[in-house]
Amino acid sequence: MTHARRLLPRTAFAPAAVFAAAALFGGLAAVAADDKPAEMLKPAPAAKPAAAATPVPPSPVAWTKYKLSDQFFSEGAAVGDFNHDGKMDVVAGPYWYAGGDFAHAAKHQYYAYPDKAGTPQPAKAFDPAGYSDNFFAFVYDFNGDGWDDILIYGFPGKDASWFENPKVADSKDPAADKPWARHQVLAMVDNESPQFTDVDGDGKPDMVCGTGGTDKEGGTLGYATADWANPAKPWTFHAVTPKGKGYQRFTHGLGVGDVNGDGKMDLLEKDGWWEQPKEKAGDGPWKRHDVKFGPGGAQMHVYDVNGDGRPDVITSLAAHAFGLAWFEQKADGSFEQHTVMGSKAEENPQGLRFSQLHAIDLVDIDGDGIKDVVTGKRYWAHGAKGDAEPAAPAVLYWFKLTRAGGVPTFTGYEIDNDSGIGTQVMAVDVNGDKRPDVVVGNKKGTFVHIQRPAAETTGARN
Ligand SMILES: [Ca+2]
Ligand SMILES: [Ca+2]
Ligand SMILES: [Ca+2]
Ligand SMILES: [Ca+2]
Repeated sequence: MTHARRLLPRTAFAPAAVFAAAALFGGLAAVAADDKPAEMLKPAPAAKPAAAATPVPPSPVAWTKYKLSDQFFSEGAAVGDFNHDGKMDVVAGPYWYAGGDFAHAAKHQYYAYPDKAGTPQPAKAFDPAGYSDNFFAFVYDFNGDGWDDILIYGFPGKDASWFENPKVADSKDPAADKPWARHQVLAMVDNESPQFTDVDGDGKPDMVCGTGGTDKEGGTLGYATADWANPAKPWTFHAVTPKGKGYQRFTHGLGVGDVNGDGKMDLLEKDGWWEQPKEKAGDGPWKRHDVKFGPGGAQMHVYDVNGDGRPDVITSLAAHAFGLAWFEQKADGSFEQHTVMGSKAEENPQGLRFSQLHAIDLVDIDGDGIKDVVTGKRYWAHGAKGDAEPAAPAVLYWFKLTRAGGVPTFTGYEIDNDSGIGTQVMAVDVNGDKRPDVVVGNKKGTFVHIQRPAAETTGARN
């Protein structure tokens, strides 16, 4: 049993009609996520900068944290309207949590774990020393019936399956907790930052990942498309890269974006980018451009950081170590690395440093028209003793991008220091006030961070 918690009073919830991403479900019993009044928590003290820091303007926004679960079910979370009431709900692991009041969100299990005889069993939390079977969640209305469905990528190298919304409007109806029909649409999703976005420009999302990495020479990177007349059928994988480069399920770093500005989505990886052909996407190999984007981060983003008209690349450098950087695209198509945060406090003007940036989202958090970076620390990625600083606070940050005087600057603001990120972090408006919120599922639990105007702050930590 989990108890949603809140740090501060939240603003009224308004209906939202926002596209959101995924969730999971499963459900055997509708359970109130908390059966006690919301608990007022004192904000924890902000982490101290390790070096003499440049004065930082106060954050233009503040946050209210809701803990939907304190258990480990997944490394991702997403948002959708699963009961069709106009309010955004949150999905993480086998549960979706009804939106409207996250301090008292009803929890529903939308998929069940079959026992050896195939009988559905209630979900069990995973041991944070190990791994879950649920790494990414996305939301989409696959069958076009107007109800949000849920797409899950499991452990790296495992399947992609989407769960069909049974269209139960009343969350108290026992049918709201029956397992949703599961459609496996790809047998093997390789790479640690697979995505779900439109690659071929037909307006419909594709699954972007590697596959076939169990072969000795490695698999390929590419994307899988649905037959939208029957999206429950296995999807067709299109290889963008040749085989033989050692791509496998634990390969780090993947992105989709228009690197050369021709209107076609290209594929990015840690060692370069693959240019989508002008005529037709189809099967590769696409043209390869070698660029060293670091040892291997997480979701890679294409964005004109410095506003010179040329798309640049934003990525974490090493998903299990340190580093956040943007790579400036020059007129000749080469890239120059600009470090935002490294392994030493001196590498960041605020003295910020934290490790394991295993997920990044790029969203205009404060509504100034410039996109910002949302990232944090993946806590205990390989357990209590693995990787860089496993026991350091599980921080969640947004980095506000400004271009004062033509100089791009990322100013880091802490959202929270006891939740962090998973292999996924999603910034999307959950409560319908047009301000992006942040949802996370990981070894610390399941969290919603609702954005509020900074003016409402009464003790928030940034
Ligand atoms: Ca809803
Ligand atoms: Ca640029
Ligand atoms: Ca912004
Ligand atoms: Ca919001």
